[in-house]
Amino acid sequence: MNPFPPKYQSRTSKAAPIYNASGLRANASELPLAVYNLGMALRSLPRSKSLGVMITASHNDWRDNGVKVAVDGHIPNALDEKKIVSLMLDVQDPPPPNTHKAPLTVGVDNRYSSLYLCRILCLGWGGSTRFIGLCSTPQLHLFSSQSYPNHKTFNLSISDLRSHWTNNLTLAYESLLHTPKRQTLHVDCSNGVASIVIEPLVRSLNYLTLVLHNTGGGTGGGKEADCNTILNEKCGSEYVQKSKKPPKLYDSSDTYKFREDSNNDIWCSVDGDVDRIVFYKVISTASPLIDDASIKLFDGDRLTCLVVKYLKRVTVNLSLNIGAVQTGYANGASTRYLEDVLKVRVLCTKTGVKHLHEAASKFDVGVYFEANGHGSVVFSPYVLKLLTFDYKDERLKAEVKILKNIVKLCNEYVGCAVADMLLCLVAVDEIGWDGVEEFYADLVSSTTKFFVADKNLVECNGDETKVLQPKGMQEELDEAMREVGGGGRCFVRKSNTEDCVRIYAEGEDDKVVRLLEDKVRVILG
Ligand code: NG1
Ligand code: ZN
Repeated sequence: MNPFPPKYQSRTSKAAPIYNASGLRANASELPLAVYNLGMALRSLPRSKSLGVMITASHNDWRDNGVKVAVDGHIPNALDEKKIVSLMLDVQDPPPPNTHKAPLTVGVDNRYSSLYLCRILCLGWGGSTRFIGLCSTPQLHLFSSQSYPNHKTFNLSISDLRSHWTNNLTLAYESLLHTPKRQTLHVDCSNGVASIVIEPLVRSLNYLTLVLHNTGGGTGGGKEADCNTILNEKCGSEYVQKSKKPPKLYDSSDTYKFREDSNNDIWCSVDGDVDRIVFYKVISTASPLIDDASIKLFDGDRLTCLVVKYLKRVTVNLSLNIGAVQTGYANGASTRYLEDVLKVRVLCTKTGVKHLHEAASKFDVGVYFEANGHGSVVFSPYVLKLLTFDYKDERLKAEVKILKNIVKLCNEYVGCAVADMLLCLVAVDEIGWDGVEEFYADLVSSTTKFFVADKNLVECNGDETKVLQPKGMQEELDEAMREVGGGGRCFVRKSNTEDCVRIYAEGEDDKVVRLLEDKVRVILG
């Protein structure tokens, strides 16, 4: 069955899972061969590189799984990604021997299929490995960057690596606190590895009480019938950001109620592999039913504004070129706030952190967040150099001290939800969450899925805000935007992580957005 009306049909194919900017992702049952081939493909990457793999499907359904590769700690660049893809498609027989000296650093999330797929990947790799066990994707990136046999941390045990990570974040956060005062943050761990990753911080942070919820991270995260805590289901950052509802609370001992008396509590939700975070406050509800509760969401767009505002304030004398990076999913009101009020340049890239991270490195200090909470701060070599100088001027000295701690907090390879959590808490200290709420009023928006037989029929332009193929579709979308008026904006693109096309619609009220989304669905067929 072709997903689109005949006028848009050009070719049909149902491709096998393949590596892309978001890694490899599919239903776990479809993955073994692709994962084995990916392991073999890694043999042919340069021996001088330090390689890592994380077995995870992030925010996806618990039945899915996938692999994210780290090259010298980073998300693979375009060249390495291309090489991985072509080697996976054209497997050599017999495979080349594995001549890598550095072991492959391997981490897993808590999906029932993760250990199985990890084993298969290691068979494909056929060389030595350094197994981290349950960890977050940002931890895997960081730990794998340090896996050269001559690296100073190479001989550290895994538990030392973990303690080093915890201590580093604790020290950086506590040094950044303006006026240390005890505060409480509720964390929805999405029944993923977050509870395991964050638990040591619960003990080490002196001024922050972290109350962890949905902590089924060690128990399989959705292992069919025998597990009652389900990874990412009605919980976690993806659910909260897209549905704008508080998470379901799974733990039987969890007595928290989203009620009127919880109005001022601050919550955050992370995703299954802890590289996304959104914050929120629950809006008063008299009903005991969680489905009746709503939230005031501080999504990635608002976090970008918060962090940019903070960075501008604490580096006023260093006068750095601070910029922001967003995707088409960024709420238009946030882009206007960044440009018109905070007066920073905003770049728009393709969806996928890899693209945002690359673009952010064009600034002295680049702040990026996808609306869904994937984000970080990137510092240019120029700024890192500035931080090594000895300043006589007291104001510069103080600013450099702050910036050094921010650099220490942020994961330089890929956004880390835990680092972002601490950075946002520092940044919000002076203005409070009410201040963040006042930045701007969100335009109404919706991101929905459209299931098709072949999502690859949709091809987009550079930043994925316009359709190039099927021909004629963009003209129809433009027409729909004109017809609905009311600041209506929409775009469609194929998902890299799910078998669907995503529809984004935005406008000044619900009516405009609903109308626009309906029109887009009709256009898609
Ligand atoms: P896809 O499935 O390509 O839309 C989703 C997110 C991305 C990014 C990746 C990786 C949306 C609309 N898309 O990508 O922003 O986070 O997952 O996890 O949220
Ligand atoms: Zn993730």
